[in-house]
Amino acid sequence: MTVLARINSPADLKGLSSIELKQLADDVREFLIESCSNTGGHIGAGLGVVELTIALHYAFDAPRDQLVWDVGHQGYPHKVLTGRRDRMATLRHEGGLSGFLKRSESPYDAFGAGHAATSISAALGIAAGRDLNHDDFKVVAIIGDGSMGSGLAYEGLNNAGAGDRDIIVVLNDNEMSIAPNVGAMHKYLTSVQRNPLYNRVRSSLGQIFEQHDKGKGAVHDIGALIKRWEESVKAFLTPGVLFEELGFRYFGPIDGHDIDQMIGTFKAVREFKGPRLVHVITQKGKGFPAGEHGEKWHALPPGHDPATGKQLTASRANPNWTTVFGRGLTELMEEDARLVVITAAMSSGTGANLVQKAHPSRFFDVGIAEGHAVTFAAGMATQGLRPVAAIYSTFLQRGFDNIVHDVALQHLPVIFCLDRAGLVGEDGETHAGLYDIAYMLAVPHMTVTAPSSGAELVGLLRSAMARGADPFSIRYPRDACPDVVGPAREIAAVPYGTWEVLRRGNDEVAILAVGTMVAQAAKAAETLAVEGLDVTVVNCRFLKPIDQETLAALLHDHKTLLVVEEGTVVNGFGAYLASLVEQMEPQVRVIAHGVPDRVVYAASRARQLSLCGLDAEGIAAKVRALHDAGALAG
Ligand SMILES: Cc1ncc(C[n+]2csc(CCOP(=O)(O)OP(=O)(O)O)c2C)c(N)n1
Repeated sequence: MTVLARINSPADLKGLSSIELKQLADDVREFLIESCSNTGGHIGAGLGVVELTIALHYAFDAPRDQLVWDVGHQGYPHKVLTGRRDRMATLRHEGGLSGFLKRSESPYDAFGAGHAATSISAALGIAAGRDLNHDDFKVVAIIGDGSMGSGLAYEGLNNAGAGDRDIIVVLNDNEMSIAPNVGAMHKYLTSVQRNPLYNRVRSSLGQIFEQHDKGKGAVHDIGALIKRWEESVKAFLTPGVLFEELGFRYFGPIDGHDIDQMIGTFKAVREFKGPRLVHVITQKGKGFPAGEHGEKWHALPPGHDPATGKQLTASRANPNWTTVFGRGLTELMEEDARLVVITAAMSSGTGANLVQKAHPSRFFDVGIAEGHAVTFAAGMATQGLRPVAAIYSTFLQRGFDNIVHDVALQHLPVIFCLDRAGLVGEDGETHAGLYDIAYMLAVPHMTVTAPSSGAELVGLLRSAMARGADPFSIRYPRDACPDVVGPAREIAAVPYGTWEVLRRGNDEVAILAVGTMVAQAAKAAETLAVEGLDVTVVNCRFLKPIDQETLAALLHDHKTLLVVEEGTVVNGFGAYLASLVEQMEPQVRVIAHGVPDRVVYAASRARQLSLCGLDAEGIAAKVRALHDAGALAG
């Protein structure tokens, strides 16, 4: 029987010996590697924090003590140790465990996550609530070095360090974001790690805890232990001077794979008061059989071979939108020297890594800092450059004020390329790109577009390049492209502000489809034609400005416009068009058909689309329902 098999909650850890704890770490790793090879998921980050998670659960008393994990993608060992081992086979599946942490999933998940750098702020808020409630549990934020480069993390540190509230931050430093980490903070942390004092601190601390563990582990020894710890740390204080200056007591750096050392440290740190930070050094992807490569194993697909990390069944799908974007932009950058690309720590996720290879001096990774990325792009645009900000729809939510204040109000020609726009399948609700149509339409001077094919994506990039001023946004999904895209030099710009009528029918309904919905609407129209309903289908690739001429013709020939979009139905393109049509032709009804105003949880993308009625069948059903209910305008 493995040690892991005996662990059903953190309480079961407390009686384990040092040797058993090490065995447990091996068991957890083995279990996760096997389990994730079936489910897929963020294996790299979890493997790096196995010992850290065990030590935290040993030294603290969750769920009374609250552990706030940043991002949550490293939470798999935490799930395994907090009673969810048996459900790990359902990870990222419909109705199964989330790939991140979630309050509704477990009392051990103190705060939900998915986006980076929220942990310090949330932990400080929890601590403030605790103090007002006269409670006395401990709050621990666990944040990675990549997320520590985010502005939000500094806001939290700045706020916490100014007071004396009891809060612990554990900085999990593996020198990796998804890609190797970037930025001055990263350089600073690396210099701390490489500091020759590091090893001396380690061995000195090791001795203290060894002595403590030799029979004198009772609570009354803790005071003496802390005193010796303080003396020792003071002697070598220089490493964490930055955090000390920000008002945190700094401890470390310590080896994040040495369970005994971490337990000793956490137990001692627990007894202090005020803001303190423990700097832990770990190896991302540790123990992965195919090698400890941090970036490659950040996340893996379901059905991969743990020995190689490769997917067992090769996909026969077309290249995905991300690749088409990366390749297309790389080629266009050869034509136009003004183009530059900016990513916020998502170079491979957005395809910007392809640009990095071909045009390294025109590639900028600013770290997990979406707001900064947008304003940085705006600054570049003032110098005559044509910045392309390649950011996931969900993460660009962080940059909304920057889009309005720094880009749009100054008429700057920043091109926003929003990957993962729409439903994102197994990544779940925290990563859903459902709001960008609504937020981009609201921005003055913003051109809002959505291509229906890879070739149209490249064509829209050309349209964006051709525009001299004002921002331009292009959204595309987490999916394979419907087409195989040729070289960019063979693809023309999409004429500005135009739609494309794909099918002209004699039914009173016209389907106005956006982006991914164009192919689904065309398919629905074929089904409906067999049933005798001959609907018009329009590719509305420009959401703003709209194609006035085509719209006027549609209003003349149709009584109902069914607007289909893969985004929230609230204030989306349907709502926008309805407000315009009301002014132009009030007898024509505009029906918005998008993602309902509710949270869409993890499932396959196809399943999510079907649940929202946004596949061909759902769209056909909607048209039939409009006819059946006599809802059509008379
Ligand atoms: C706001 C935001 N931007 C981007 C991401 C995508 N993302 C997920 S994990 C990650 C890297 C995090 O690095 P770090 O905090 O060091 O944690 P590690 O993966 O190394 O454990 C990034 C960029 C995100 N989750 N949230």
